[in-house]
Amino acid sequence: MRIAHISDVHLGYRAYSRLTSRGINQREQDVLQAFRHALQLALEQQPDLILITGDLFHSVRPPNFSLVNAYRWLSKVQQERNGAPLIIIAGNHETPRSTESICILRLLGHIPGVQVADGGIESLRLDTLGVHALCIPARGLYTLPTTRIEPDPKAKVNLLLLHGILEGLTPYAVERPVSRQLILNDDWDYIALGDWHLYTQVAPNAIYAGATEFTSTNIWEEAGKPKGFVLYDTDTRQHQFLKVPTRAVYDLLPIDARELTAPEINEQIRARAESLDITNAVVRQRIYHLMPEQRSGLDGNLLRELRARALHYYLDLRMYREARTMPKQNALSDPNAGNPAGADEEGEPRLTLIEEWCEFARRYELPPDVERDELINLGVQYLSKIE
Ligand SMILES: [Mn+2]
Repeated sequence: MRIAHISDVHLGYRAYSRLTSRGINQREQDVLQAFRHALQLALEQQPDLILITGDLFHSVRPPNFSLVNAYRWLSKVQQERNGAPLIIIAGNHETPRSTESICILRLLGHIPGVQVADGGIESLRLDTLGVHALCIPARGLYTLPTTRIEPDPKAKVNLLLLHGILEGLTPYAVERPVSRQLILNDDWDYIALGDWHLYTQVAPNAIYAGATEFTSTNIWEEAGKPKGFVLYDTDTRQHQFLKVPTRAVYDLLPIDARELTAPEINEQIRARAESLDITNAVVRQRIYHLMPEQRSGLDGNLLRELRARALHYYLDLRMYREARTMPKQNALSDPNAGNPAGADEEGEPRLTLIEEWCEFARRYELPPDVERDELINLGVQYLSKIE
């Protein structure tokens, strides 16, 4: 049996200020376009089954433009497939906090052949294919430790669908890491994983399809990595990763401002931006160890030009830090001892606790109803009390 496995489409994601000629946020349009491409490519492969493993929508209440188009495209695909099975499980982004609220995915459940799992852990049967599909949507993670996660020996094909992060997958803290022991098992014909935005095979029969566009909280770490979906054959246990075209995302080589004059820094900014085609791309340029006088010497015209050329040009300035983190006795006994300006062995400035918190909170995947800026500020308030 052949399966097209799509995940983390994040329809309704918006970023930056660029609008399309029809007044739609450009990134919202991009994300929708990626979904359209993924469906089109999947359709060409004529899979027996399509799986979408969560975060089809970026939010609990997605914008109407994305919602209407998602419905339209899925309906069209299902019409062409004569209503062949398609399973969607809910991810954390589209799952309402309150259990009384209905998940928006239920709307798509009215399209012929589409089945939605948006509550707790649930077994679906696809009689035409002899499939037993055990679905673990975001809400199912709460009861996971007390549920038997087992294939059905009577089913011809056993599938496990999960929206969650397996333990050890990322160095960052995860709200509810999923035990590998519970999930990974060779007896499943396929384990379709969602929530992690990078295409990653974790076992011969278990794969994160990754996202179809750059929509995570730290897109810079994903820059240069392909986006797409997985085509899996349960008979041969072989798979193919099919790429989906996306908006270009570039994380340019950082500039070290130490021992550079402002004109030299400007020259490096220009050279790095010209090292590839940043036209309509999403671009980050980091500059480390910048001094205030260098900062005021940055070429405003050059930066305006780059910002106009790219869809989003983000100049990420990391200022040179004063000696505030240097151990006191060092500073008192010999002003020249130790490291200059609080730099450690590698020359990277040490972060204060507040800076560490901000770095961490900027990347941490938050529940959809938590405002990132508010959370960061609250943490800063608490930490400044201690300091
Ligand atoms: Mn996601």
